[in-house]
Amino acid sequence: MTKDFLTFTPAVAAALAEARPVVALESTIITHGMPYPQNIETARAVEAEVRRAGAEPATIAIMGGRIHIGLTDADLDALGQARDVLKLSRADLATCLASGRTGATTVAATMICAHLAGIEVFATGGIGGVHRGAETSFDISADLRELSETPVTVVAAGAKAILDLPKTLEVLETLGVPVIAVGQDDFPAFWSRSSGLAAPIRLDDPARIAAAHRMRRALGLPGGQLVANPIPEAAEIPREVIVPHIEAALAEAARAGIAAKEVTPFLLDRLFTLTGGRSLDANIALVLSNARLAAGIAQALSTA
Ligand code: PSU
Ligand code: MN
Repeated sequence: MTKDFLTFTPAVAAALAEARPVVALESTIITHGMPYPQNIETARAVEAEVRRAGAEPATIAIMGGRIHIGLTDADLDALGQARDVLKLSRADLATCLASGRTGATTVAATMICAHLAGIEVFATGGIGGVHRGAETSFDISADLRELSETPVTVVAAGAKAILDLPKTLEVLETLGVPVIAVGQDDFPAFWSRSSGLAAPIRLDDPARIAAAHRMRRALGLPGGQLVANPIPEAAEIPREVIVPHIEAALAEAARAGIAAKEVTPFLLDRLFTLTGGRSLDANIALVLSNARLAAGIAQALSTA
């Protein structure tokens, strides 16, 4: 299914043609989620981790009016240092492509592009969700609805505690998205292993997660799955340490009138400063761990 707006790197094209396991990776985490140069170093380390775990990585971004499935070294360098990169969700993807601008894909947009490219598994850090105060702001990430519509299994470390996690889980349930915790019963909270909330489903084996993905397809159910993989213990920031910083960052965002697309990048940047860089170290560790698990799921899917 080659669409004429897709550009594949040779390595990704070959893996897909030979039905080898491929893991999609997003680019908003590079442009809006981490500072330079750690963003590029992490993107490369995540790609290497996927390869080590036996799958081909495909980092996705929009450049020159085309959807790039897999980035060259030069593409990645340019993206990691560019200043005017758009943050693309479902609503922005087509206008960015049509105008020829450079854009980084969020979870929602990466799912759409991965599906167009024939990739079924995607690893990231955390998904967007229901923001605190959503009952007045209506700020609910388009990532949630995408999970209900596009058949890609997304491996994340849960959702960040900057969000309203109980409401996020409620919306996922309403939308019919399977939320699968791995290795524990609790839904993880990104920097911390537990949110204190039970996840609806637990599956510890990548082969079972792959089987569930295939079963949804067999049933004709649209949408994907959210695989919630807790951050490795050694890298965790305990809830009692991170929560006061989150409260401080949220208060600053409110005072500064930060809204819409700027909220998540603003909070991540403030938390980096407030934790003395520890939030970034944790973020890097959890993305690497998610990349490994996603490669395992992709392998199980490709050998079925
Ligand atoms: N998690 C991170 N860093 C990020 C994001 C999530 O650790 O940069 C990005 C993802 O791309 C996610 C997006 O899809 O934030 C959600 O943004 P919003 O809340 O505006 O939908
Ligand atoms: Mn939002």
